[in-house]
Amino acid sequence: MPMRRLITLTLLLTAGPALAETLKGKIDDPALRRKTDLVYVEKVDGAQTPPADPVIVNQQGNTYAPHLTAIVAGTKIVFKSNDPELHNVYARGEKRVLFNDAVLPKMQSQPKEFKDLGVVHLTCNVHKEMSAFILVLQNKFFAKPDKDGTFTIEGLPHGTYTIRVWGEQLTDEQKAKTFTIGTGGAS
Ligand SMILES: [Cu+2]
Repeated sequence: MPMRRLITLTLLLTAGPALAETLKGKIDDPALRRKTDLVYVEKVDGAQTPPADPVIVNQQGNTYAPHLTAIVAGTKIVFKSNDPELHNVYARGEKRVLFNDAVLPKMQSQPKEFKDLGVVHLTCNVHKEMSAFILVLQNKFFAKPDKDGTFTIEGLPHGTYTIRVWGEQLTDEQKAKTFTIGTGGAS
């Protein structure tokens, strides 16, 4: 009997000025689907350029918005606040504290650059309930799956890729799982 698949992956050639492929996928496993917040390509060849403009993470009603922000390494983030109270953005990487900065009411932080790959957990020293995540990735080929577990990643150069999933509630074992897709199909 074939092993039950966790994820189905399909690579489709895209017509266009540059030769690129579209990755379509579906998380088949219900437990994995429920807890996966992001699907991403682990690595693509060549230098990856972060966007010129900073990405905004807002604080509104004592909540970070969005709750999860995925970025390419080297991207800058500006932390804004729409709230009348002081917030204190406490950013902890996997190995060290990155910064711990107050954001005054209705103000915004200086742009913060995120260079190291990995997960950054955001909390606030003033409001213990505040929690959010930044996922610093090697490339821009990531997607948030729909409720039914489907996702699309467009514009991939030709190649063979390792796909991974991330979710706040996934176990370390689930986050370490890799799925391969290439011209030969999924494995
Ligand atoms: Cu706060």
